[in-house]
Amino acid sequence: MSGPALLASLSERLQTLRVAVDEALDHWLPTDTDCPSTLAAAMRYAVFPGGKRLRPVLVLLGCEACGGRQDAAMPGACAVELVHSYSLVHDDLPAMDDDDCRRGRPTCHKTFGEAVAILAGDALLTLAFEILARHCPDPELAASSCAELAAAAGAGGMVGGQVDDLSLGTALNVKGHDLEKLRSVHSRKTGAIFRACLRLGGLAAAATPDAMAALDGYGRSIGLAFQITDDLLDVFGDESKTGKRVGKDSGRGKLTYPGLMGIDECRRLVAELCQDACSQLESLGPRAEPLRQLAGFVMERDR
Ligand code: GRG
Repeated sequence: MSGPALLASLSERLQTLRVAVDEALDHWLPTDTDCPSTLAAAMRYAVFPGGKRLRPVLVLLGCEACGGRQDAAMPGACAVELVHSYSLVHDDLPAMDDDDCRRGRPTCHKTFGEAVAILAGDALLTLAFEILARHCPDPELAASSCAELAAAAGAGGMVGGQVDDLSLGTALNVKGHDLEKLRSVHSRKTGAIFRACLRLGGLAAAATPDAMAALDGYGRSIGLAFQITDDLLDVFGDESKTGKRVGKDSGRGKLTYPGLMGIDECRRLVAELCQDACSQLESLGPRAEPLRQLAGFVMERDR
């Protein structure tokens, strides 16, 4: 298949997976008969219409790459998207990044007020684990998936990375350690969840330890490539596509990859990481082809 034909078939596939994820999320999110109507509305506002749904797609394709069934991976896919949605709601709050715009419209706290946005985030996080506990096909998978996601989202992962990120400004003074520091912050803040996506997919497929290691290596490289691309989009992105303010991080003097390494080196590193991600999948054979194609999507994304 040629390059454009490959991209067209990948984007069709991604669209089918996104629709399946959205249907499951819609089914599992509360309505106003289950909880206060403002809370249900704020939770749904944070989740729909949604962004790229990259993380749940990684869970589903990770499972497929190891020969697993999509329905076994769907609780993990939805749980990860709910954790991601909560993190965006809380990240946008005045006490954190103080953003007014997300996914092309007012942030959750701008629409529902700060208190409801905080509580909606709390409820999304809690719902993620309820879905894993109730809907994984067996109790062993439920327990291992809960542990995997909690470790990635918690103090040693995303929340810890966010705390480190809040103090990154001062790291500008630590000469010579900036790149190392930045890598360490992002491996927690965004990287841990990317790795967990692949690992949740592997768990749902009862992957062998070797297959799990392959998925983990892919997740590590793709997560970093994603973050560097995010920093590049903060410089060159088109707001009508990214749905958020461009120049936000660089304007605030935040430590970023383009700021530290320059644009060309960032692009070179993203390409190298995506290549590395694909080479990690060799042992998984043709079933991992969609994941290989997705690496190209991460590298060239404009949103
Ligand atoms: C508040 C506990 C807590 C954590 C926040 C992930 C995070 C930590 C903050 C998000 C801020 C941010 C812009 C991070 C950079 C990478 C990232 C997560 C971008 C947003 O993810 P996309 O592009 O979003 O996948 P969509 O909208 O497509 O789902």
